[in-house]
Amino acid sequence: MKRIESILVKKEETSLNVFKLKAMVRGKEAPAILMYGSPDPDAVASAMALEEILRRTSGIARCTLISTEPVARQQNREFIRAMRLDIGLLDKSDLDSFDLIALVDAQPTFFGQSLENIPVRPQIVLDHHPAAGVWHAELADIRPNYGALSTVMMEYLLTAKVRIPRKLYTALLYGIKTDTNNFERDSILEDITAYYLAYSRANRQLIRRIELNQIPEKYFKYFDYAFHHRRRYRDRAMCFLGKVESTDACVQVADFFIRIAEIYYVLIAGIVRDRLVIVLRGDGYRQDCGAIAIKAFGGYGSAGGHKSAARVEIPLEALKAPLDEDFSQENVEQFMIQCLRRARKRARPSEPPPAQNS
Ligand SMILES: [Mn+2]
Repeated sequence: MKRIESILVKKEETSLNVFKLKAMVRGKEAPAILMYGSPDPDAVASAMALEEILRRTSGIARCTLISTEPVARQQNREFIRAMRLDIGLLDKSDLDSFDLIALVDAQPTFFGQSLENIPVRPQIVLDHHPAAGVWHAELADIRPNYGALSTVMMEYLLTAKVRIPRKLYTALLYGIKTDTNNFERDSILEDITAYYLAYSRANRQLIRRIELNQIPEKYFKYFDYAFHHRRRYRDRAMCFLGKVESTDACVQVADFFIRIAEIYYVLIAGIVRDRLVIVLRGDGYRQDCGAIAIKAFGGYGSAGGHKSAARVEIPLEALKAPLDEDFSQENVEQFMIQCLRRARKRARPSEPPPAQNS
């Protein structure tokens, strides 16, 4: 085990940052750990790890966990409940009452205006997303090559020689598992090493229970609707579900349809509050969902993602004219089909000639 751990503790940067961290929290009483968006397991596990380090290396009794959006996915709700955590919402929190602010799995620029006029700037920023925009923090550690921030936090815990409780091993394991999509997404040796270390010590039965708890029963109506109304075109399935309570409804339906034989790419759309959300899922082999999302819908709203998973969000305001204010299933799906067709046409001239024998 020691030899395996050495893969994670050899880094000079981590030692320096742990040293800095200890100095920064000296005399502090009320730290807040901020997460961006709806808190996912990697962000939550990282926040738990940071809290553990702060508690064990200083007199801090506890940290306040805050996210910008409420928990959306059923599994994440289960996970947070099992970890017995209380996560506050940013717009209901008084940031003036904290004397130390840390960001995990996010960077100051993600938050836009909401962190502009606060007395204490975020002093600690730990993330694994590519560096975005210009910002400054006393302690900034951004490692875009890591599959999960939980892996980085495991390095911090080991370097700081903080004993890791079983609950935290469980959280870190789940954080790595979900952020790397069980190592299907880009990950490095450190991620696999941290996973291996946590594996034998975590409560894996708890993780299994959480993973099985995926689909709220109230979503059955969307599966039923998509089953009867889905539109097939070659290897593509598509359905507009109408008004849905959460993007997660589209995600769950899309995740289901991508598992059907001979469907290699799925678009499930729904109206979530004032936006049309389109969730794309693909095999990531023939189709690049992220590229399709940007090419077809990028002109109307935000679009992006990976090869196998992407998302589009378009304000309904921006669709009133192109849809002629008709948000019926027929009309929305025709709009999506046209966008896809135009994107394909645009893509064609610049496409390289097909390679021989490929
Ligand atoms: Mn992450």
